[in-house]
Amino acid sequence: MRTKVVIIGSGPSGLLLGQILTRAGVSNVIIDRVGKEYILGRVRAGVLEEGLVKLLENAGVADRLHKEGLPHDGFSLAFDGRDHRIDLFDLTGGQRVMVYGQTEVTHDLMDARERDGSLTIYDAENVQPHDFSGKKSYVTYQKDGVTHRIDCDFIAGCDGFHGVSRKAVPQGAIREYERVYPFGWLGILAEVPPVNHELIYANHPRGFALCSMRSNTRSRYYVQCPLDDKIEDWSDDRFWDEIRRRLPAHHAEAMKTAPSFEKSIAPLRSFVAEPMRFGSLFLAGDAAHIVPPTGAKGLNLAASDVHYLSQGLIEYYNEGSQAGLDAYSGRALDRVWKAVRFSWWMTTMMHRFPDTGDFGQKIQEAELDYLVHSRAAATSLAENYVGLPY
Ligand code: FAS
Ligand code: PHB
Repeated sequence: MRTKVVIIGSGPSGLLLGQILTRAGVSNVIIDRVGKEYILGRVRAGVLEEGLVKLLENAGVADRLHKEGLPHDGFSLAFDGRDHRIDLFDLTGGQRVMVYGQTEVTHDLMDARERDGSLTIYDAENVQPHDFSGKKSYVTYQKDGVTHRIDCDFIAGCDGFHGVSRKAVPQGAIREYERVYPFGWLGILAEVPPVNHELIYANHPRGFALCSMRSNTRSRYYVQCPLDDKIEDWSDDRFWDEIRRRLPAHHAEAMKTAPSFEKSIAPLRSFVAEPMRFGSLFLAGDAAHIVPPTGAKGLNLAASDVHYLSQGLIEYYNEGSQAGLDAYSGRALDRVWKAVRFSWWMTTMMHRFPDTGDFGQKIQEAELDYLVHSRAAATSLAENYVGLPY
């Protein structure tokens, strides 16, 4: 088989890239090592920047998003028993975020791809990119015991942090930067109305908590937990008690509880691989970078990577120019590092570290107090949260 672009990974990066390329007439095949249901079963991001919304609109995949998504003009910071609203819309001159689950974005992109008839190969084993430093790149995989080969011009490594693409790059050609955080996030989904109409990020001496949502009837809640905690350590009752202890009293009293129907623990890390291009292999999304979810940037960085990469590929096929492809890594990394900084800063300010102590807690509360009383400080937070320009 031959195609112009092989995309490894059918998560939001791969699917969005495939959708944009298909609509531009650039043939592509997506390969994933798992099946659709498994991918849709993963609960991840919940906040979309306007840049991602626009990409989905231009790709013809935003109808349900606009019907079911929740536009949010602000969020609250809770600390020292009080909460304070950050008015994103006012501080950024009219920008907002959209609350709409990554699972739904993935579903919408999968449905669009099926409608367009573009090929996705699921449950592919031993996917491997080849000869991407030469002129004849190709990808092999096994399925039902048969080894297949797809010849292509370019390979997009959209296969996430644990994928094969970044690992296929010769060690000397790639530089990695990493910070692993000494805690995780325990997240639950429950069919209860959210405790607040907007998100609440809470700093508490017992640890961080986040009140988010998927709709007006479905809540998504998180508490910071020790890295070595297991799901079985956290009954629903323990979770509900703990998150209410970390919120201001009026929210704790108002919080509706119900049995969780999803519960998972995610480790937190900051990670960047440089560069993001190796010959005809391009890394995008989590394959190239990871951020702690505190700043709601993971999915949104995947979107800006895909924007730059798809522009470069379309320019190559339409105008024969390599300029966009040559500029991809630098353009993407400029935006990646600013989001990595913001996510690190939010995480450092909101979480209890082993060495935070009483002095550190007071410093965090002073930084938060400055944030909620200084328009300049709040504007900086707001413009990063809604997403810096592409
Ligand atoms: P993904 O990891 O989503 O997709 C990669 C795809 O590649 C997968 O389908 C995988 O099966 C496939 N793949 C992997 N190896 C392969 C191989 N060898 N061969 C073929 N296919 C292969 N971001 C937020 O903004 N907010 C959050 O709250 C949030 N929570 C998260 C929780 C968890 C547990 C994780 C892991 C991430 C979270 N993120 C969050 C970040 C997340 O949303 C990512 O940014 C987003 O999934 C990135 O999408 P992709 O780059 O497509 O990678
Ligand atoms: C979520 O709804 O899953 C979510 C929202 C905001 C974040 C992280 C996760 O910063």
